[in-house]
Amino acid sequence: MIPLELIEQAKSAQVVTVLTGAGISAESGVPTFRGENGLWKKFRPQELANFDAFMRNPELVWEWYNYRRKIIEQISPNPGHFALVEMESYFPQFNLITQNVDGLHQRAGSRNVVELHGNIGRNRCVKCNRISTENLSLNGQKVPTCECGGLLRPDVVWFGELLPEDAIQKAFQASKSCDFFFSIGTSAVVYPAASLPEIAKQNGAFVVEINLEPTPITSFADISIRGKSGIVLPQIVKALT
Ligand code: BV8
Ligand code: ZN
Repeated sequence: MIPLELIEQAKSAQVVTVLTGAGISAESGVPTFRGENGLWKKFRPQELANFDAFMRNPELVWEWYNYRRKIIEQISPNPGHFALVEMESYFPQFNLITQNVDGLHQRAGSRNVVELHGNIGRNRCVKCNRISTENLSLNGQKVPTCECGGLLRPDVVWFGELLPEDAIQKAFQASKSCDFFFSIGTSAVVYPAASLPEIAKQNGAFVVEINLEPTPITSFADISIRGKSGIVLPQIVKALT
């Protein structure tokens, strides 16, 4: 059941900002990072999602990303993604910020998606920085290389790496200026993304969390709903329209 206060606040909201994490893609079949069958369980983050680990063992990192690419190729957006597409046209101003690299928001039809941590559907050359989207599957090669001879890496942000400047600036601005903030399916432990709900709250936004478990946001959220985003979000859209 969606709390009446959430609907009333949303109905008068002018600027809505949404932060999503791996939880919103879980019902599509994309493993989360820190859940029981999470991606990090099989491998440890420090072995995979950082540049030194990649240069030390590019094969292992490519094995992990290709495993994830294969999953993403076979799945589709879920009702949670589609509900956010509907919200985009419902609110006067709607900002969607994601930590996810799976591209599912765009595939669901969301238009201006801010990708804080890049996108697994692109490769980037470690030498000349050229972005490519072809030869994503290794077809036998161990590690893809660029025409310039440099190693190709997934175009995602690893630990210790700066987020894309325009993405993080847009995200800070959208969190500062909104009057309603949704945090959906994120454990809120990875910074600077995890600071966005705090910024929204400090700037007077009504903060709503939708997550299966409590997180550091739960303590200051105005409303925290324990539930699956693929079920809760369509209920919110239904109550609004
Ligand atoms: C940076 C790669 C500047 C892409 C990822 C000490 C203190 C504070 C910060 C730091 C520190 N030491 C270092 C840092 C900075 C570090 C950081 O925050 N570390 C943390 C872990 C302590 N951050 C960085 O390094 C960032 N860069 O700060 O640059 C800098 C430079 C140099 C030195 C210092 C700083 C870069 C961060 C990006 C890292 N890249 N991944 C990829 O391969 O995907 S992180 C990884 O975690 C993903 O990107 C993911 O997006 C992110 C967050 O995870 P979540 O999305 O929240 O997923 P998770 O599984 O954790 O949670 C899912 C939630 O959903 C759960 O709560 C679950 O209950 C819920 N759920 C599940 N199913 C559902 C659901 N909810 C609703 N419905 C469902 N159906
Ligand atoms: Zn190159």
